[in-house]
Amino acid sequence: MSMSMKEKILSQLINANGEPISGQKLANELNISRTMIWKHLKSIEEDGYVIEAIKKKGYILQSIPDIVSQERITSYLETKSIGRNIAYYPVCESTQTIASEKASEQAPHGTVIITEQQTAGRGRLERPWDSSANKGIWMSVIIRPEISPQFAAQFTLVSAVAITLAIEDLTDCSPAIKWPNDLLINGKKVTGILTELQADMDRVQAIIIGIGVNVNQDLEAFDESIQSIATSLKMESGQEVNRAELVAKILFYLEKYADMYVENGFEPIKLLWESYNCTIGKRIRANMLRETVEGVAMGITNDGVLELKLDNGEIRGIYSADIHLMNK
Ligand code: BTX
Repeated sequence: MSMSMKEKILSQLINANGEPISGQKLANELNISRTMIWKHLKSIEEDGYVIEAIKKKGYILQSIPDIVSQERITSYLETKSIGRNIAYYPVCESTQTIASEKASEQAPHGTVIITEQQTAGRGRLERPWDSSANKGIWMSVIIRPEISPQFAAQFTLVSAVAITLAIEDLTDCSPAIKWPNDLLINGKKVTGILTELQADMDRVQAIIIGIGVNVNQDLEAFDESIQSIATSLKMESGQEVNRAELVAKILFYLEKYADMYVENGFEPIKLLWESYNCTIGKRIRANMLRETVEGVAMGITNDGVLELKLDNGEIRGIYSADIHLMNK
């Protein structure tokens, strides 16, 4: 793809390595007027770049914004197909909604929809998902594995493993996986996963994996209603995290384990999942759509179903539920 004029100006500023570069020089080299240069610089600043103008010398790029644009993610990306097609939105209602539309319009395997801010981010059962501007990872990944629809829910567990490994690689944090779709640090939620399915009776058309990771928020960035249950990587580690790099790392592990799942089934991933989980062995309450049951979580099956031992000794397979970890 050829670079736009704005990208050419930006790349000149980046390549100047902190030395001033004059408006006249830019205008001459790019063969446009100084007024046009000035307009493009304004637009670059609107994207979050900080440009300093020094009298008689020119412009210096002072800082690059921490954005999750396609260019920045691609610069870290090591995958074959996942993330090779990225649609970036500075703001949108929900990446999950856009991804569903794109999936029905034949978007290829591995397409990623990502945004800085969601105005209507959602969790399971249409619950709201707090998605503050420029501080988290809010993305949806479209994958098209050749599997039957009954196995689609497993990709929630595959994704939980992938995100956990990526967070461990790039931070001091070590999340615990709470079945089925939460990652916790010190008991607080740092990540939510929402897996949705488009399928025929016997074949998956697309699985849309919605991933929300709280990265650089401070406590005040969260809605008051969730301040006692939510946390971010920055709050836990004291350090800001490069979101674009973390996105690329998540996509790397997602590709690795999604491929492994399709080739070898769930067993190898189950071992990893078990080593990070904080559900098995605990007494839990499982809230399902029609009933609530309590018991001890015994393990997950090779299909990813949670086995719960009720107080009367009966073993129940739980396919989907909200889990409350009890103290005793
Ligand atoms: P969930 O239904 O398991 O969790 C939703 C619950 O989590 C909320 O009811 C609230 O209590 C709490 N919560 C809301 N926002 C946050 C937050 N930022 N951090 C911690 N806790 C929170 C989890 O659903 C699945 C979330 C998926 C979000 C991604 S973001 C990209 C994609 N687009 C979209 O609209 N959703 C997905």
